[in-house]
Amino acid sequence: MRRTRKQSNIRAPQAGWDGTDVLLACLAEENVEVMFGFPGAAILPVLDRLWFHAEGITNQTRRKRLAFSGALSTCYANSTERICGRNDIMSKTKTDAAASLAGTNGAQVFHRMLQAEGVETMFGFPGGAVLPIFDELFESPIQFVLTRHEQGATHMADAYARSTGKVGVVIATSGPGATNIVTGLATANMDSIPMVAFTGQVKSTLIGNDAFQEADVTGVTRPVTKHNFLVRDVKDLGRIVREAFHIARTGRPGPVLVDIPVDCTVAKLDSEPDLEPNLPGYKPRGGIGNERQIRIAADMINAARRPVLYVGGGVILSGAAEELTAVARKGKLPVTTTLLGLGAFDESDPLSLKMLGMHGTAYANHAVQQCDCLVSVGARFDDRVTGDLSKFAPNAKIIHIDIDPSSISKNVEVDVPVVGDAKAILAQMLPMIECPDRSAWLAQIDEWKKKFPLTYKADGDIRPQEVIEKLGELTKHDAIVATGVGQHQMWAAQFYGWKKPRQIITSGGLGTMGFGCPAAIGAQFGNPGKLVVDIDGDGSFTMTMVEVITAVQYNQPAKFIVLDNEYLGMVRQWQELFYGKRYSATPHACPEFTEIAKGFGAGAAKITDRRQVADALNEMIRYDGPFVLHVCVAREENVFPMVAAGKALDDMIHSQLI
Ligand SMILES: Cc1cc2nc3c(=O)[nH]c(=O)nc-3n(C[C@H](O)[C@H](O)[C@H](O)COP(=O)(O)OP(=O)(O)OC[C@H]3O[C@@H](n4cnc5c(N)ncnc54)[C@H](O)[C@@H]3O)c2cc1C
Ligand SMILES: Cc1ncc(C[n+]2csc(CCOP(=O)(O)OP(=O)(O)O)c2C)c(N)n1
Ligand SMILES: [Mg+2]
Repeated sequence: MRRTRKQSNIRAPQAGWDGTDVLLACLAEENVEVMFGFPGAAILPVLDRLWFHAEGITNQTRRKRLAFSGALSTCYANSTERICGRNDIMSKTKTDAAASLAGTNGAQVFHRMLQAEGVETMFGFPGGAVLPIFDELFESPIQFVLTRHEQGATHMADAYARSTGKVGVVIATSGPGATNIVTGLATANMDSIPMVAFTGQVKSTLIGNDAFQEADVTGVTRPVTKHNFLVRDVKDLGRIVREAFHIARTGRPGPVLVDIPVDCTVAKLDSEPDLEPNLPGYKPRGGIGNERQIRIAADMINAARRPVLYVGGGVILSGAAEELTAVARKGKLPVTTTLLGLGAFDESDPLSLKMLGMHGTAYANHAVQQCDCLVSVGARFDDRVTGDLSKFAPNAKIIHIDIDPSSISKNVEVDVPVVGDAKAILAQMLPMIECPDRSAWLAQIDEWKKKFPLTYKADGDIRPQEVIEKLGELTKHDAIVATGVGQHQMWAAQFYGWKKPRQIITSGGLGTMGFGCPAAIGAQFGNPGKLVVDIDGDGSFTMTMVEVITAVQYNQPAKFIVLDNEYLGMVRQWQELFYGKRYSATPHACPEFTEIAKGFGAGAAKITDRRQVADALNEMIRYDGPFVLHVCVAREENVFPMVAAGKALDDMIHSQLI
């Protein structure tokens, strides 16, 4: 029987309580004894109160704390049985995508259309509702990659797209298969990554009946896709596939989902279908920008004494790095990039300010705050970049070049909008750019660079920054690097030394832990022969490390560096700085990653001493196959500089070494 408030001794919510008090009191009133979960910035106040809460679910909280911090005494797997590295890409016979479709069934139409779209690789996981499509795979030249979880498939498809510029393709079955791809779709959506996801659906006649493995997939995925479709008739399938690819890759790219009831893949076409895209409401902006706006923008840049180019993921998506570099060098314009814009401008160029924002360089943040003209190219004024919006770039005229008009003046009011493709617009602008004397501004920037270098303490325990810096050096800053989410991600951004576009593969907008491992594998599929390294955290890697088996099965030699601080470090850092060091739910017991990796069939090594770093990295790089390098790093290292949430961009917490 439910206890009443009186019986439970729980106080009713009272004036003066905050939301966390109310929530915990309500949970106690509901007799909640155990709660399962995972931390993150958005629930930090709740975690913090769980540490101290003195009433209500206090006893359970204590128990939970023990559960969270208890060490795992055994490793998850010590099986030495190797999974043989089968490269079981099925034998394919090339089919003619342009041949007649009359008489073919939906599954055949599906494969024919994918080939016509130039799809070479597809990631996914089978199930009943997509069986006809998988059956046809035997006849298809498209390489299918069987992942170990549908989330892994979406991150692989996403990273394949980020690293190649092609559209990533993923397929999953109905119900749980489809719901498992939601995080991957949201990740791609936040970072504007072109992807097409196919899901099987129950028979059309059963939709809405709570049929076996039915989920309202278009309903669930609408907020996390650029667009989605439910196919209702095999006659529409071919056209919808074309529309999906068109929407995914044009304008501001993004993921598109196509939900296909199983009967549509079995049904045969009795006549030639109409394949002409029919998207009257979809008019993506692209191509050149308005000449007059570009002239105004160029004049503003030429007149500026303290300009800064603020460059984002749109420059990478647009393939505009060359044009950007030409504009920057011609006008001697200092360049700072967002996390997603890293590689758009060579960081070894003296004009580079590296990354700006919450964990950007102090010199980039000071330059933005003091510039008189900020030129945003393919960047969306994310809150991790701007800090307190009311204090952002207070003295600057702002020019914003973006393909998506809805991105302009969304967060920051801009003075000169230029809508269109970054590559085309920068090429139009280049001849208009002049180079007035800006020596005082460049000298000021040099002074900030000297005063506030990115730094860390290189002694004692292995420092994660040192591992990343060394990796940059040994790989000549030329590897493709995927990351998880957390401190290691920020150190990768700060210390690798980015030179080229499509080099960093990281989840920026959604910040999806677990992205790194499958992302490295997806990028490896898209870039055979290239060195691909995942710089991961122990927490992030644990979430999806099962995909190392996929790398082994398909002989993909991606490397995985696990920077193990035995903490969910980024959240711990916030708890250290803003919650009085109450490490609620952030100590993170780890397994023997090397044993697991070997059990999966990959190479592996573990290091605990600074002197082992270079040799271990070399061993990893040289290893012929996937390799997990477990690096035990300093446990309570912090990422600096840091702009605390809600502070102005130049109000930074610095490393004590500065
Ligand atoms: C733990 C953590 C910490 C972070 N800290 C930082 C930080 O310190 N600094 C930082 O920068 N980020 C940080 N991020 C990432 C941040 O959350 C955002 O993802 C990132 O800043 C957004 O980058 P962007 O503005 O380049 O936008 P994107 O999401 O890459 O948006 C691209 C923009 O370009 C436009 N575009 C697309 N195609 C074209 C084209 N062809 N031509 C022109 N425009 C185009 C789009 O419309 C969009 O407006 C952090 C993330 C995490 C998880
Ligand atoms: C799926 C998911 N859950 C929770 C979070 C919140 N979060 C951001 S960083 C972080 C800690 C990451 O730990 P780890 O992977 O070990 O990296 P570290 O910060 O220690 O380098 C957490 C929990 C997230 N970003 N993604
Ligand atoms: Mg960690």
